[in-house]
Amino acid sequence: MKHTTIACIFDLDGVLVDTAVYHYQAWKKLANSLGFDFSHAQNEQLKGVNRMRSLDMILNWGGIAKSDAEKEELATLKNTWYVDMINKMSASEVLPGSAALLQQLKAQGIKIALGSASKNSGLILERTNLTHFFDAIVDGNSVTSSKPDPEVFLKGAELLSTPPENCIVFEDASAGVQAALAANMSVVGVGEAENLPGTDLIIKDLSGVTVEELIALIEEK
Ligand code: B16
Ligand code: MG
Repeated sequence: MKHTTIACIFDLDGVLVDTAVYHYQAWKKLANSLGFDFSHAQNEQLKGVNRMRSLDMILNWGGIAKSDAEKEELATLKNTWYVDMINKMSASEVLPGSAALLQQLKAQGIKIALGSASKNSGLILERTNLTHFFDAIVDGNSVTSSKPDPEVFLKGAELLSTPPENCIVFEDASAGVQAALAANMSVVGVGEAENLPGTDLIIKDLSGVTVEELIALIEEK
């Protein structure tokens, strides 16, 4: 069978590492300092959503209006608390199967990119010892439109010199799945099927898929 060149693009938070718990703690501290709280279910809606949009949603839940300058201050304050927490991360916080899959992809010469909304991806990858796996990094510092816009993944494909239809995106957030579909890429959903409609495959974590299954996803399209 003719071998197709494929590339893999990974979301960070919720796919490779579980930084969602730190985002939640920092946002909760901010909301509490403003005199309100929000639920775990509301927190789910923040997954994959960029920092300023997350702040807008949280202020809306608290029924609080702030100027743009105040919002910048609040987002910076939350990020200071969040960075304090991720600075203490280690390789033990990499989600099950992630490092092994990255290793196997690399061994087979399959190109790997990061496609994350986070502006802190460099620090997280460094702290968890994952940086060396990536041929390209696209994150919140290098895109102008956030997920569900496909920009983050299309940039990744371009940097890996791979056509979008040969790329597989790994995502835990609905906004990210929509972005990957809009980019005409195959999508592996990490999490629960009911939260991630439109995916080609659903797994609990990255130990749930082999490189052969990923190649078949593209070759059998
Ligand atoms: P930061 P991902 C996203 O990462 C998170 O899921 C989301 O909760 C967060 O608000 C966003 O990054 C921005 O993060 O404040 O560090 O720039 O899932 O796209 O890897
Ligand atoms: Mg995510």
